[in-house]
Order: sequence, then C-alpha cells, then structure tokens
Amino acid sequence: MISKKIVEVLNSQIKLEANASMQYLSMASWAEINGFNGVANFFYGQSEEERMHMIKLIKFVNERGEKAIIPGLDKATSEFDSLQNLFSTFLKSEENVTNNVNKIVFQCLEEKDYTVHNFMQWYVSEQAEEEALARTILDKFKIIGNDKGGLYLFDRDIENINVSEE
Ligand code: OFO
Repeated sequence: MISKKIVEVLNSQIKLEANASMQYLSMASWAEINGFNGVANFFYGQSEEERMHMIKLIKFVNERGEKAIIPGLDKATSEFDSLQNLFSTFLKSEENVTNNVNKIVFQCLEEKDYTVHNFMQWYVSEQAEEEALARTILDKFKIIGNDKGGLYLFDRDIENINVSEE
C-alpha cells in the first residue's frame, strides 16, 4: 500500500510528465515551421520519451493497487523568439520536473517507503541526464549566438550531441 500523500505526489508527477510531453511537441512543431528539422526531430523524440515516463508512472501506481489520475493538460507555450529561447524553456521544464522528483524521494524517505523510493531512482538518473543535456546544448549557444551559419550547423548536428557521463 502506498500512502495517500505519496499517491498524490506520484499523480502530480504524471501530470508534469504529460505537460512536458505536450510542451516538447509544441517545441518540435515550432522548430519544424521555422526550418530547423534537426531540432524538430530532437523534440519529437523528447516528447515521446516524456509520454513513456508518464505511462511508466501510471502503470506503477495502478499495479500497486492505487489509482493513477489521467490529467488535464496545461496549455503549452508555442511562441519562441529563438532557438536559444527554445532550449532555455527545455531546461526550465526539466528543472521543474526534477523538483517534483526530489519531492517524491523526500516523501518516500520521510515515510520509509523504500519500494517507491527504489522505483523513483530511475527518474532521478534520467533527470540528471536530461538537465546535463539541456545545459550542454545551452553552452553551445554561448559560442553560436545568432550566427546563421552556426545555427544551421547546430540544427544539422544536434542528434550527435552527447553528454559524457562521469
Ligand atoms: Fe520525464 O521529464 Fe525529463 O526526462
């Protein structure tokens, strides 16, 4: 059995993952319309990943005999003034998700719920990776600025950007 409080924070995580999925879909669409097909593919992929994160949580909650709440969605931001702005939104969104993951982990420790704690460790690592990726990408913009050639190459090469794990 999971406590009411933990079910509540898990359900808010489901909503955050759902919102992130729609937000990245909106970003993919913006990039596509503006001719950045590499970036569009990146965010279509991210959107799909967030949907998987959401489903993983839904199944976990239901399989533990509780009830996952399928959330209503917030309206995704759809206007961006630059690629850099797009990726700052990405970082902010991931930071927001990480905050809630930390909240859940904190609550699990408070209540000594090691099963949910263990399940959440996958999300802890995933968030560390995603934030590192967003920061690595934002660092590239410090070099590129608004240089059109730089943006063109960035869009072409984005799928090869890796974050080295230490
Ligand atoms: Fe699932 O929010 Fe990041 O990856």
